[in-house]
Amino acid sequence: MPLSQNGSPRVPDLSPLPADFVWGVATSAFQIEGAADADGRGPSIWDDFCRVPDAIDGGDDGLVATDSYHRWPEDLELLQELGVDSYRFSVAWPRVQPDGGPTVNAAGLDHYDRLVDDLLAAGIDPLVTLYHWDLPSVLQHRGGWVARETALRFADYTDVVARRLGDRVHRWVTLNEPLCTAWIGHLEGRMAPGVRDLRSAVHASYHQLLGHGLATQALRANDPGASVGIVLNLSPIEPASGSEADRLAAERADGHTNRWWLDPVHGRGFPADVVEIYGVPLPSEDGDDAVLATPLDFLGVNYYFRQVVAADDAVATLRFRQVPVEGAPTTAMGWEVHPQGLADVLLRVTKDYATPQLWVTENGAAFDDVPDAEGYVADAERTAFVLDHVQAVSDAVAQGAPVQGFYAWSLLDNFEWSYGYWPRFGLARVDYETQRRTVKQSGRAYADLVAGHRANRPTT
Ligand code: IFM
Repeated sequence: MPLSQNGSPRVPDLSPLPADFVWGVATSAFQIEGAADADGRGPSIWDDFCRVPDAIDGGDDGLVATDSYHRWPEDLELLQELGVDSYRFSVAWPRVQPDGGPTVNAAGLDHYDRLVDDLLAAGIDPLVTLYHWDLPSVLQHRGGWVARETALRFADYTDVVARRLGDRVHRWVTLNEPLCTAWIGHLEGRMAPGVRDLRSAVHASYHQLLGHGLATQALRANDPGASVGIVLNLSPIEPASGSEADRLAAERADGHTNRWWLDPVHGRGFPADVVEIYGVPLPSEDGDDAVLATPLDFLGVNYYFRQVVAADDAVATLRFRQVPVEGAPTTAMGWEVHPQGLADVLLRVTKDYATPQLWVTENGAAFDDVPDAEGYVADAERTAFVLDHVQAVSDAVAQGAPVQGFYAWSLLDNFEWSYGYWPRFGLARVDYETQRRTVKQSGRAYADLVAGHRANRPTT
């Protein structure tokens, strides 16, 4: 862990950041809400996936999670304790449209209406994600993201939410990390819906981005001043050696992980070299290109680790594999800790895509927390992780990246998808027996950082 000379984690130099830089924390509905049957919520593909034997570590599920649907007032207190400017949360589609549409469940929408009102009353700006992986099961039964219909239903659902919240919410994320839905959910089968098929994965990526374009148009039709973006999880890719084979492998990995998503949402269409690698015809229809090219107001960047890759002809289609970096620090999930990668990714997007605004919409780490008798966690590793990544953002801004804000993942420990509850990403600990929340050392350090930056804001 990088330490200053007095043994405390290095304090980032925030001077390059603009005075109105936004500090936030992020969560998603399925990971925190629980209340699986409350107020007319319908089942989602993640409820179904949790029932697949061995799909989730420890047989965990999202039925209760951190019970945030009921404990929202406690979560709001946490947000206030951290002193953040903004809260990124997601709306659960199966609460709003349990049947996938067109029926609207008023009670489901009411929940988010209250949440937005409470946030604004507390001076916290909402950043609302419309889709963070909890597709209504009924839509999966009709083909899910592999079917074009889901893109159309997503736009309808977006319109419903925008009509209800759009008078108060002005910043929206359409999709969170479509890569995970496509590649992990439809190619590797390690996430819902648990499919392992390249054609399905390519079609799921196409229809997600089509849905993103249609949803963006629906949001702007409701509020021409709305700021709309998509969140991509990006990684800088480096070849494992100086060999030509590894260099080409890194290019393929960059195509698969980064360009496949970045190119279309910046109006360039799907990259031809990557389409050729997959060998799957895209399910395009007339008029789609214009929808896919709907301009972004901002790009949300989620960053967790870089990828170092080597050529490997034994790996079907992509012919590369990720290799561990010897001696590099890792999180409890084995992800390399590499703050410089965040600066690299932000600068690369700035240089290659000239996106008008960038937001770091997630960044965080799971470490093996040890609480004291009071539930407090002195999480020095996570504290250093957060501070070092904020420093990387500040460095990128100093070099010209138009980053407007940073959201730590996550407000509190929560359900980490197929890993269940063992990885803990929170700035606040959750005791899952009692649901008691306790801000960790990292949360205190983040609160200090936010307060320090705010103290230096010029008063207007
Ligand atoms: O928990 C997830 C989140 O849902 C999406 N981005 C990555 C996080 C950590 O894996």
